[in-house]
Amino acid sequence: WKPIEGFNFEEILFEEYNHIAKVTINRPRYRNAFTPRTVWEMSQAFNYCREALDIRVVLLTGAGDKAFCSGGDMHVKGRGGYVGGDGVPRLNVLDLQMQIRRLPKPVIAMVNGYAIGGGHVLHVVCDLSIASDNAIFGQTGPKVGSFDAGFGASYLARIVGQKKAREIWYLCRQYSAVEAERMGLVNKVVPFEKLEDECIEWAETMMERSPLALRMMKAGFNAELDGQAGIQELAGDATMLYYTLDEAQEGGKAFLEKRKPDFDKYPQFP
Ligand code: 2NE
Repeated sequence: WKPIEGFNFEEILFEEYNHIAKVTINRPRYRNAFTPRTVWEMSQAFNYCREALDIRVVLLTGAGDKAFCSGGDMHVKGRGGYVGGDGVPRLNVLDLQMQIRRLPKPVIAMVNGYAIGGGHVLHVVCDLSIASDNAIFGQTGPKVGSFDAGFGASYLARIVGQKKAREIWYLCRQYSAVEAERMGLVNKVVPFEKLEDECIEWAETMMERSPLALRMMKAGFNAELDGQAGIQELAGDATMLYYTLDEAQEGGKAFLEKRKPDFDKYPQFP
């Protein structure tokens, strides 16, 4: 892995290998709990991944062998959100969830230990989750004075079903990697030492597929669940494709040349 230069990150690592970006929450002392700064840094990294044409797949993980992410840092939880260096309470992880969901490239959660609370929701919003055999999954909100009734509820329920999702949130139990796999909450469980290799193999397989086809599939999966916002994403991709056609170019050219556009010469499909 080679560090991606140009950032002054303190709470994450940001690296690249063979067109795969790896975002690592780097607060192992706190089981990789996130602060507003951690989330802000992750957001910068995901924004880079969106813009960088050479990045094809993103891995999200946590440093060390204990935790993927244990959610919001309880030391800085204030009234109204998690409080950063500027003294302002924020729930900026909710924006990060949207960003991961809207990134037109696959994101793999490489779950290397505890995925708890807001950290659990982060793996839920990734396209795929691959877990090591020591991974443990669960929500804690109703036990610690919090909840995520957004993707943390509705998308989780789409994955594991309504009954199981309600169990996860109402009881706040912890589930093993094997149980998570049985629920369809993770795609695969592997020994800890093999986790990164497995994720790279999945990423490299996806990189052999058509990037545009994967982008459209992600938008399609999202559209079914995200209502107007999901349709907007899929529609935006359709517009992008339309702009690559001569038919769309003709409209713009005709306007600039102050003539009537001639759309009849372009092929129509039944
Ligand atoms: C993650 C878990 C289950 C790990 O347990 P264990 O026994 O392996 O470790 P331990 O001893 O609990 O934790 C090690 C150190 O990490 C800190 C602990 O306080 C401890 O520090 P020291 O006692 O050594 O000083 N640590 C762990 N998680 C932390 C956290 N989230 N914030 C700050 N420090 C943390 C166990 O540690 C655990 O249950 N952690 C709490 C999980 C949790 O409740 N997270 C918040 C959920 S709410 C949320 O994330 C959220 C939301 O619901 C809605 C929107 C946005 C966020």
